[in-house]
Amino acid sequence: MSRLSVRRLSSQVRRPDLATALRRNAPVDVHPEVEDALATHKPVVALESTIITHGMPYPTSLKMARSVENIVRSTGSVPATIAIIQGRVKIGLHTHELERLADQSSASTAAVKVSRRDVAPVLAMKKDGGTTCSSTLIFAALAGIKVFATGGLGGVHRRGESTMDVSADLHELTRCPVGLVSAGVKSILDIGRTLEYLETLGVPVLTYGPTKDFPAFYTRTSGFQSPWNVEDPQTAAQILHNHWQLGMSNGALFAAPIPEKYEAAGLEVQKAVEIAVRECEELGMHTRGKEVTPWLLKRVGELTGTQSLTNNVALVKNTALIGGRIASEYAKLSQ
Ligand code: PSU
Ligand code: MN
Repeated sequence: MSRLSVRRLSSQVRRPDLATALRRNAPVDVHPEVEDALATHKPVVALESTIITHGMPYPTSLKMARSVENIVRSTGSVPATIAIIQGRVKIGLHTHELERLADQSSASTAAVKVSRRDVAPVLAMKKDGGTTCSSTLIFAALAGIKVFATGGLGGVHRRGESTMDVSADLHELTRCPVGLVSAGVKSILDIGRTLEYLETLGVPVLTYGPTKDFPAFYTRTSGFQSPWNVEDPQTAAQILHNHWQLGMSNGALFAAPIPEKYEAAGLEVQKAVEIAVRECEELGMHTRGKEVTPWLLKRVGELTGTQSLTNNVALVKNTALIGGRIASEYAKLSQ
């Protein structure tokens, strides 16, 4: 191949980067610690914020967000919680910003749940936003962050074949070169169809653990299998490295089952999930778009008291630990 065509090829796969966005005066602020880590090629792990604004009640949300950042730090990686504050994208949050997002009673207006389609309106209207997996993937990719840890990825909703409620998270994984670590997808969803959809989109899916069993968020198994499993951060990082060496510019999903000691409680929570899903349909809530996931999460919380929340916090911490380790290994490979 001539040098010219090589150059043309590389310009085709080149992604918009942060420097370009900042040159255009895009409303993006990078926390100094994250900026330093990116500049010196230290490992960084992105964290989402819909889980803080819409996924958990305050003050558990704040406590969870802080401990997840500390867990990432314990692995030698730098946490970058991503959110929108007063119409500015924040890559890494200051303490008061995290508090503002978590404690909605202190903010003048409630934070919006922001997926890709909501980004520009929320910026232009100067609102606060909790970023879902989809918009967190966008900003992680923009900053060159390679690993993202969260609780649950969105997916194909039950009866999605008729409601067409398929989370934008899935398509975003085809656009952003980021390894996403989650506890699978929640059993409020149609897990089988979600895996089929990810296959169609060409997203690598791996269970992070000793078997291929694909986890169901509160529980370790869903009855479905990942095509692959991986047990150590070195191999996980190698997979990402090989994937991107070839210019495949999509992301990958690592599904990390909740630690075993939460399994028994998780089975109880699962019963509440089935009740919540049934109620959702009976009330006609299943056609309410972006409200569906927060409604179901809240209802499961009401039905199970603290148990679903305890499990939710435990599984997020677990993904943060794994994400931190993968990011640290990836940084060694990409030096
Ligand atoms: N699953 C959870 N907690 C959450 C979410 C999912 O257990 O907070 C959030 C994530 O931010 C995810 C989003 O990206 O919900 C998906 O929403 P939707 O189904 O509307 O795309
Ligand atoms: Mn949806």
